[in-house]
Parts: sequence; structure tokens; C-alpha cells
Amino acid sequence: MTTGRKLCATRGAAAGTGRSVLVVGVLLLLLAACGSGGATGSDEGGGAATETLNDSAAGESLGPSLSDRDDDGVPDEADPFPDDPTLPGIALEGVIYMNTTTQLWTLDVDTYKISQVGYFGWHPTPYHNLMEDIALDAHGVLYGVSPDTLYTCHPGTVQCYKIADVPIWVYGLTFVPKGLVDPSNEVLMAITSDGEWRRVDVSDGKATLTSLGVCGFGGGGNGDAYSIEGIGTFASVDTGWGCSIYELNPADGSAVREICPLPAYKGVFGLAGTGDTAFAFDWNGPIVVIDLEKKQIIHEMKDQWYPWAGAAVRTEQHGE
Ligand SMILES: [Ca+2]
Ligand SMILES: [Ca+2]
Repeated sequence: MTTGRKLCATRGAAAGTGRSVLVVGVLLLLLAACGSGGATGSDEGGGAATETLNDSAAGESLGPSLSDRDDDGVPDEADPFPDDPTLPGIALEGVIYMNTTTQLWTLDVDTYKISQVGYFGWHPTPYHNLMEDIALDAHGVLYGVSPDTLYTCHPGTVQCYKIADVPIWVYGLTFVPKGLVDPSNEVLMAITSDGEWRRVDVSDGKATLTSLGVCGFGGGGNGDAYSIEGIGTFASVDTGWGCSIYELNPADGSAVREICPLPAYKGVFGLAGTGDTAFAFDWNGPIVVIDLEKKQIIHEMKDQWYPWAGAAVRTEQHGE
């Protein structure tokens, strides 16, 4: 549905109900103990999982426990399925994940090779939904948002399980490391159709989206954002004449600096990165590699036509 809505040049008009804002704000307690970074086996899980994220895992402050009672590498507080060792699955470290509305892909940050992981499966609803964007937490738990639902998705089987209803259309989804928005918790943030930077909190299967400010400089809807501990928070912003990559203040979404305008790209709906490198994924297919320090494009991949809708990378990176 309305697959062109996120085009930078048309976002304002395509926002539909205008000021209605879809923000998914899920606060997850993410403790420092990151898992081993193990690969997500595609043969894992996806089976008889709980179909809705329990509230204890999403949105509520829990005690400072490091317990991982199902021993799957995801602490209970961050585990949507704390008694199921097959879910939620752990994403690879040092890998960019990106999505179309129907498929999950990965990008090797060294070789730039892209690989299809698979088609999203939707639970409990049997019908197809459309994935607007994805986000990864510090533990490698993958989340995704459709026009009306927040999911957690196994990054190997690509089966998605409903967490909460989402009241506002989300364009971009990212976790922000602890200490930036919340002093002790990692926080899920959304960029909504009106360009607001919103915290996502989940309770009783409902997502509440609380605006912390306007994303970027307030120039309308935006594409995506990512945030990595010790590196920064970055977003693709609609400047009105094309997209541009900005560094954001994660506390309120305001622009810290413009890094690299991308006037040739009108639909950078996916943004992720590693170290000093950002990867911008355009709705029309191109992938643009940007050096954040040199503030310039260092590589462009224009030979593919997958309609990128979002991207994600873990908020903690080790040994990169
Ligand atoms: Ca666990
Ligand atoms: Ca589990």
C-alpha cells in the first residue's frame, strides 16, 4: 500500500492524515551483557512461539537482572520470548540488515555483497503485511514495523511475531543505546510520518509514541535512522530537494550537523552503518556508501532494483 509514500520529495503530501503521527516507542531494557554475537541459524526457531510479546520484555522497567533463563543469549528483560530458546534469534554482528516491504536482506560491510535472507512471515495474522522498517537492539534482537503493527522477527527464519498495535505510521525505526535517551535503558525510537522523533513504549499490546522533538531540522518526513554506542546517531532527512545524511542529537532528534547531501537520491528510506561508514538504501534500488568523516560518497551501487524500505545495525559493535 502506498509504496511511494516515503519518497523524500513527496513525503509531506503523502503523509495522508497529516499530523497524525505514528510512533512506535518500545523501551527495552538492554543490559550490557551482549550475547556471543553468534550467527542466527536459519534452522532455528520460528515454531510454536508465543505470538505476542509479553509486556515484561517490552516497555516496562524491570529490575537490574542479567538473568537469561532460556539461555539463548538474550537477557530476560530484552527477550520477547524469555522461556523459548528458539526465539527471538540473534542477528549477526558486523552485518547490515535491510528490508524491502516483503523481504529481509543482509549486506557485508567489507565486500558490499548483498544476500537475501528470506520473505517475512507474519504471526498471528496469516495475511501479508508490509514491513516499513527494521531495528536491532544491542543483543541482536530484530524488530520491524508495518503500517499498524510492531513485530519482532527472527533474523534467520524471518518469521515475525506481533508485539503491539501501532497507532501512527512509522517511517523509520531504530534503537538508541542506553545513556542517550534513558540513562540506564536502550530505547526504541521512531521517526513518524510528520517527522517527529518519538520514543516507543509498549504496554498491554499497545505502542505509545511520545515525541521528544522534531527529527533533523523539521523539514518534513524522514527516512530512517541508526545509532551505535560510541559512534553516534544518524538519519536520512528530507531536505525538500532530496535526501541528506545528518547526525542527530538522540535526546530530541535535532540536527547536530549535516554530513552528506544526496541530491541524486530521493528515497533513502533505509540507513545503517558501521564505524565511520554509513550505508544509504534508496527506494529505487541504489545503495550509497558514505564516509562519515570525509563527508563524501565513497561508493555507489546502482545495478540493483530492490525497493529498499529500511535498514538496521546493532547498537553495540564489538571488535569492528
Ligand atoms: Ca533469553
Ligand atoms: Ca528466548
